[in-house]
Amino acid sequence: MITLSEFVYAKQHQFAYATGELSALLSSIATAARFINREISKAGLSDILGFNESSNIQGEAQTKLDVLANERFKKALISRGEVAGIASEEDDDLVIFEGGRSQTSKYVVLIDPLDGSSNIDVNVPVGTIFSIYRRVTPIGQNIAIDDFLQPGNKQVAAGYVLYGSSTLLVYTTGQGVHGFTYEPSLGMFCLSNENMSFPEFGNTYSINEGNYLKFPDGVKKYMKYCQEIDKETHRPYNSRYIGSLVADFHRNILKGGIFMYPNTASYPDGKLRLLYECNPVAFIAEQAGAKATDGFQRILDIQPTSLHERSPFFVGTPSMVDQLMHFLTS
Ligand code: AHM
Ligand code: MG
Repeated sequence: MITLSEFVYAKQHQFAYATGELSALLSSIATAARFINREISKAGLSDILGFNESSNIQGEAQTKLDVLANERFKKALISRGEVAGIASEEDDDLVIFEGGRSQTSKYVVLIDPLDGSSNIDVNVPVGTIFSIYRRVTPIGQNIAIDDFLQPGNKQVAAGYVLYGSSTLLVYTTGQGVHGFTYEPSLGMFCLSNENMSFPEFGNTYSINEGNYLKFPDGVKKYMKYCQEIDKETHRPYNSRYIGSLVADFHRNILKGGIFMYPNTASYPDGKLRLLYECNPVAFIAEQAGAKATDGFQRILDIQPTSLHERSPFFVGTPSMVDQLMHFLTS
């Protein structure tokens, strides 16, 4: 059995930066994930289900677990020296770490501490998504917004934790995608999926069909294509939508498929956030042989302009994304 730390240590020569830094960063994320996992698994027994009396900057109600997970990740990341500051779905502004860290630490982390949290109360899988960049502000100066507004192609690592029937941590540093299953009796993440990659073909499409009437025409045409009968292309495809990006994406990486969250009348720019949802998932997707686009361009090439900006998001098996693009652009 190989633990996450052993694996990262053995592979750290593949990481372009200093020995030990990535290991320390991932280990703080894993520590926070273990804590969140514990809280989620007994959520029905403690008073942490339901909503807090607060909302985030996007006007979305925060669940108690959103707030708890956010605090926990901040604590874990602040406890190591590598991180200068973080940006989170649950915080309006950047959180710049004090005590000189803002001037000396080399990395910034963007995080969605508890993605799909509206599913918590009904015991459906939720996730954590994280994205890691090197600072661009010179050492010696305080980090600033530009350190966070880097295109996704500058990520040095990204990953997610899926709190499902088992808990998994999946990460990439641009050298493949690796998955670790949490072994509760040992309290450790152990290697379970080395070099994960999308199967060449997929036959599952994943979208909130309740919004059908609000979708762009190209998406509607692609959905009809997925539903048509054609033996040669194994259609109709299956429709599967959990409503937790991490869980829907994780199924697709293992089985093949496409996940779509287009712009809609209610969400003219799409719902998912570019910096801490689309970019990390797109980095992992490409590393696993998939494609990720906003319908016009590669997600990883988008130059962000604000911390909480949203983007339409289409990610999955290349042939399925290509077929979708055909309908979006014709
Ligand atoms: P959240 O970060 O506020 O939980 O929202 C993101 C989630 C994704 O996990 C999921 O893909 C999507 O929102 C589901 O949205 P909808 O309920 O509109 O289908
Ligand atoms: Mg989210």
